[in-house]
Amino acid sequence: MSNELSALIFDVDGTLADNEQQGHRVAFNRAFADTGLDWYWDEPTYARLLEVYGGKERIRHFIAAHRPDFDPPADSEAFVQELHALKTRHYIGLVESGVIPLRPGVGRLLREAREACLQLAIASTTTRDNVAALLTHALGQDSMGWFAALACGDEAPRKKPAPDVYELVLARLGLPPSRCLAIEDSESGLAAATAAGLITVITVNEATRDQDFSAAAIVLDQLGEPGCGFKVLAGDARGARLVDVALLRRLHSAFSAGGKAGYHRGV
Ligand code: XBP
Ligand code: MG
Repeated sequence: MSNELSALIFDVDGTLADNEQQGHRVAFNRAFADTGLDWYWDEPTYARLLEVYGGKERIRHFIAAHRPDFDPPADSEAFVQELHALKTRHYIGLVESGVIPLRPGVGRLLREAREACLQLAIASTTTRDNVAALLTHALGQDSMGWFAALACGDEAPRKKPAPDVYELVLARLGLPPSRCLAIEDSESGLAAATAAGLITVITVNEATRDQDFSAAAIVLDQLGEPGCGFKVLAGDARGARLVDVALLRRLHSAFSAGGKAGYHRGV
């Protein structure tokens, strides 16, 4: 069948791991302190800053909006690049110290998908080294090899909500969007995936729970583990309690055939 599901494309931050507040935010603050800056992003401040996608973009936005008189010690772009590189080192250190686990069901679904011969891919705003650290720490040294294609950070011209990172990963997979399904956690991520033509499953987290997910195939609180299933926040899981390959194939085939209306009619 030409539109058969062939690949799962995963977002990383917020989807594979709930890592923004206790991972990225902490790493930014450590980089600020190391650089002698008196900046500190508390949790509410960081929750607002998350509207800006990308770490370097977030730093540039913070300077423009909150520190307009800041005079960087060198060329301002070099300053942002160096500060962000320091932040990446701190983030990787946090991952390696074990404080950033994968979300429930992520390892299970990745393993099941591999057994079912679905290709795996990553479409993330974050830096590739961060993705490698998260995956290898949680799933083992060989786990980057589980992914047929990755598109990360600055590899795509525009960050989410632009579709670029999804278009890039589709090109690297060599597949049309109709053969793939995206798993995301945020409205911007959903906008990026759907603009690239992908049917998308959402697993929300505390930061994204109230966002608009009306374009998603289904909205869940997590992927779920045996004995601790997901809650359906919008859409129809037809009695399933876990996101597994069977449910993803069913959603993909129904939404390919007739969109939401088709799924609800039982296509
Ligand atoms: C989320 C992001 C990232 C991280 C920080 O990415 O916006 O910018 O907050 O990572 P996604 P960097 O959900 O697409 O994985 O500092 O490496 O940019
Ligand atoms: Mg995300």
